[in-house]
Amino acid sequence: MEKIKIILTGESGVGKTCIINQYVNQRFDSAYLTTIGTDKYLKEITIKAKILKLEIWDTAGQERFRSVNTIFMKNSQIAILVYDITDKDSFKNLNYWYETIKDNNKEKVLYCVVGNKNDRYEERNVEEEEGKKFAKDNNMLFFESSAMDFESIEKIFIGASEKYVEEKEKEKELKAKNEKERKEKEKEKEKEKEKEKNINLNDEKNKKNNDNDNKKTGCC
Ligand SMILES: Nc1nc2c(ncn2[C@@H]2O[C@H](COP(=O)(O)OP(=O)(O)O)[C@@H](O)[C@H]2O)c(=O)[nH]1
Ligand SMILES: [Mg+2]
Repeated sequence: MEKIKIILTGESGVGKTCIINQYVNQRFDSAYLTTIGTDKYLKEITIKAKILKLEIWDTAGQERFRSVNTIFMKNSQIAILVYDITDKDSFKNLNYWYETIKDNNKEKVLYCVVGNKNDRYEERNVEEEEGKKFAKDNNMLFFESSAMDFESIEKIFIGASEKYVEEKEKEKELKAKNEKERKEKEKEKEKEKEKEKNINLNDEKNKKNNDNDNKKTGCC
């Protein structure tokens, strides 16, 4: 079973913990969460007939002081950058979180931007188009959600996992194609070498025959 590490980052209060709680426990209750006191959650899903084990990491509140232990970000396959659609600053600060994740991951990471709390659309301060543009400019997926609405949250995790599997399959196909081409080229080279060898051998033979002929004519 393949394990996928997913991290949620973004400013304090944007709803990261509630998003995870809704996805894993199907409930919206931030008070209940503080009693859990853990920051790694597990959930299994099936994508394209493949069972994936999602390991979802939360920042457990340190983000308030910009003192997040960056070790928790390492070796992530998917990063979810969350902002609150009623809080412009939380959107502006996405770049900070993006850079921090980039700095802590050597391998490629799949990024998702999530504008959360869209049930509070009357207090909206970030237009959906702005979020979409940020995501597009940085080659990221985009979602709007409400941690109160399971469906909108499930879409994020399924959408991100599907994209991850798709990209991995593409990478595999490309690798296989490159390997095939490399082998074919090698074979071609081998053939060329063989041909050259045969030509040289024939040259050598012809030369010997000529020498013999010359000797013969010389002696008689
Ligand atoms: N209306 C609304 N409130 C939310 C939503 N998500 C989180 N909250 C509230 O926002 C506050 C911060 O949520 P929390 O998950 O602790 O944010 P975190 O600091 O990013 O983990 C809590 O009071 C939540 O009840 C949402 O989608 N809609
Ligand atoms: Mg939290």
